[in-house]
Amino acid sequence: MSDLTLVIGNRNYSSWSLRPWMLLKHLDLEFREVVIRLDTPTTKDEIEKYAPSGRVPVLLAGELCVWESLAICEYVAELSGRGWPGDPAARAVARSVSAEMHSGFANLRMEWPMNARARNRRTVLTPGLEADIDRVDEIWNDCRRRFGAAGPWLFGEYSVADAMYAPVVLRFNTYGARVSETARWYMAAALEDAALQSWLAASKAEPWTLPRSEIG
Ligand SMILES: N[C@@H](CCC(=O)N[C@@H](CS)C(=O)NCC(=O)O)C(=O)O
Repeated sequence: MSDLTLVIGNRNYSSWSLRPWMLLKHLDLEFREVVIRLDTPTTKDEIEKYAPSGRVPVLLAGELCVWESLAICEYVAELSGRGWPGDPAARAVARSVSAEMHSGFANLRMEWPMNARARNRRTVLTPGLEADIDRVDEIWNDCRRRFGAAGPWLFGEYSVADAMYAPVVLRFNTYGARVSETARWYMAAALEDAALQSWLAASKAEPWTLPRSEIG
């Protein structure tokens, strides 16, 4: 297996970094981490030492450089032979909800930025934000009901879909989203997860604050 290095941003704020990090942990793949502090005058130059996109996360696998969180998750799933549901229908839905997360939910991302260590933040609920929260709730309910029987995750076993929604669980926890009982159970399982707990502990230890993500 290739030598893997994951380049990430501040753990407290970098929601895109959390996604492949969670997947690598759940698939038990060993990797090194490089943390680049976001929102400094040198951030872009630092990231461009690793990837042309100028954004994190970036996965280095020997000579290969992979960027974009979902592409990294795909690559890691291929490396390990795990990470997507085995059943083709479940796998297609897992890919759909993962792509939907990667490309959408602009209001949720903008109005409730990830701030992993923050609690009891409250903001005005705009119609766009409410619509995003409702859609996430609907996705979690649908996946749990149709595919979740074998375990606590969206498709039973841990998959790329859970990694893609991990920052959403943290956001809902920080800002107190009102969600269905199924969604609350899913969040409880995700928040107890050992990998997420270790990310949270590292977030709390970071000395940096990003004012633009300190909301509510
Ligand atoms: N679509 C990209 C988004 C990556 C992204 O926006 N990363 C942010 C941090 S969470 C970043 O690198 N920001 C650096 C900057 O804005 O200078 C992905 O899925 O990986």
